[in-house]
Amino acid sequence: MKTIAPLTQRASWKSLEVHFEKIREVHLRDWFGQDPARGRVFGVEALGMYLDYSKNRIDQETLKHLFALADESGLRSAIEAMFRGDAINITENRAVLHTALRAPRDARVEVAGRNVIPDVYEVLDRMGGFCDRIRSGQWKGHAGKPIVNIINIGIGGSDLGPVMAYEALKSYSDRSLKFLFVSNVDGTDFAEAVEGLDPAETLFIVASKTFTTQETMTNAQTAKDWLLQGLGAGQEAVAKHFVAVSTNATKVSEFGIDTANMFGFWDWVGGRYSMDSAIGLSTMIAIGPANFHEMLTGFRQMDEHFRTAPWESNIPVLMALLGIWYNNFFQAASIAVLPYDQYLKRFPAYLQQLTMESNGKRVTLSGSYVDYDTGAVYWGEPGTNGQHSFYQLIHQGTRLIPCDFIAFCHSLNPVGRHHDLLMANVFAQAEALAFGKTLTEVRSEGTAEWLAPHREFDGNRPSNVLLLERLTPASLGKLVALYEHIVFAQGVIWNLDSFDQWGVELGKVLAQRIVPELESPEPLELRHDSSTNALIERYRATRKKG
Ligand code: G6Q
Repeated sequence: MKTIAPLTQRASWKSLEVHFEKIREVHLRDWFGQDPARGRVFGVEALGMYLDYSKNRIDQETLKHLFALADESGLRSAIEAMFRGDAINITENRAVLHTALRAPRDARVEVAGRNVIPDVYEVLDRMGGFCDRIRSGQWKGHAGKPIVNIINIGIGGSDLGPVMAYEALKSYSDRSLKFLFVSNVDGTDFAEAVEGLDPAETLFIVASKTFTTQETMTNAQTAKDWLLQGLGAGQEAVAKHFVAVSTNATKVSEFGIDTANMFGFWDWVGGRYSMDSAIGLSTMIAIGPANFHEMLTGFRQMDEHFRTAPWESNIPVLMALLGIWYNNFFQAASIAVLPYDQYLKRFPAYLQQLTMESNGKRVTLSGSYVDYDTGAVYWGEPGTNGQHSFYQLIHQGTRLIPCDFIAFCHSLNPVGRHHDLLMANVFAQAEALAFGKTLTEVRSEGTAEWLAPHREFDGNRPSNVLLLERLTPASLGKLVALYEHIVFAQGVIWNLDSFDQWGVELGKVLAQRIVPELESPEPLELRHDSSTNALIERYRATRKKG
């Protein structure tokens, strides 16, 4: 195998450094002035998705160096290794095969010599049958009533995807069913979710890959108590009101769930890459199996595009490289994702986990510390709300924040003029960020001299605009797969294991140690640092007072 030089020693990296010095001050006003066709030249269309990346601080030479970086980093062979099922998650010795979750029924993907595609479809088909029974009212609860409330209990990867997808595809959902999501170990989350619900009509999906996660198991136990108490029934009622999504059959049946109602997935599906596995059971109940399969088709089309398109027309690769350009050369620490669609209100939250848990790392695959920045902070809110809040900083602050605008040509709720107004705002924001408003322009409006600098917009603030036709299950699949592959491509270039998450372990272990210290009725000697000791003592004393 060809060895790849450390990132900052790659020839393409060095070329990028030299090139960056040449163009770092060039203004987008100049780029556009020099090339009247720029707005179309730096645009690419694939799968009904149009990416306008002309408002980025790049020229053709930048792209040439970035593509060379992708080549020199072995991106093409890394993509093949992932799709093939190599154990690329090296710290956990696991294959990374979320792409197998949406492969066609007749595909063949092997893990340890076994074709996993029939397993994927066995689960999808069982999910489909189960969803049909819930949606038709054929499935009855313990008291003989059909299910109308579905509560997904899960956290992290077992929650964020399901919530995001439910919100995104609400317009396709069965409105006679109510969907709720409980994730936080804070009892308020559970209490508020079940407020006013009839246990006899409620189904809990316990979504946990490991079935050992503290938050999820605590919420599941509370849900069981609430259900049995509410129904005045014994353990036998559990099977009618609880199903599980897990890889751990033993724990599932210990909990009292009939393993016939357990929907499995596999250790080659990472939590944050699992919304299209059985973890998406709530999504499938909401939108129905046919729409769920449409979503999988969207994922699959983006997979194929990522795998086969040349870099210059490969949307995930272009966006990944632009992200690296800003992160590592312009030192931009964050990226704002700004969906101009209310249905995508949880998409930024979903992306926070996908991006930051994947690439928030400082050790390379060979175990050395990086000497460059890695994963950017992803954040955002749906437009136009963000405009009346944090956009001030993006327009006039001291930090460079590249933005991804996401918008749809057709609204799912074409009410009056709303959609044109919404879209006018997307186009205007990208325009304002790029071109700004010069001091001369401000002065020419008669603005007082002392006020002029406050009203100047320096511009040259980059953005991508992703324009799709309409928000459908398939377009959601494409969007999610797009960001999955952006994360992957960046992880390859930064030489990280994008599929582990050791950084979440320490806090979990320390919390387990502290729980008995908070609960002990006896006075005890604390052995933490003086700050942690004082906080625990204060908490205990306050609780004692009642
Ligand atoms: C995601 C992480 C993490 C995980 C949760 C829930 O990639 O692994 O967010 O999804 O900790 O884990 P369980 O599904 O095992 O409860």
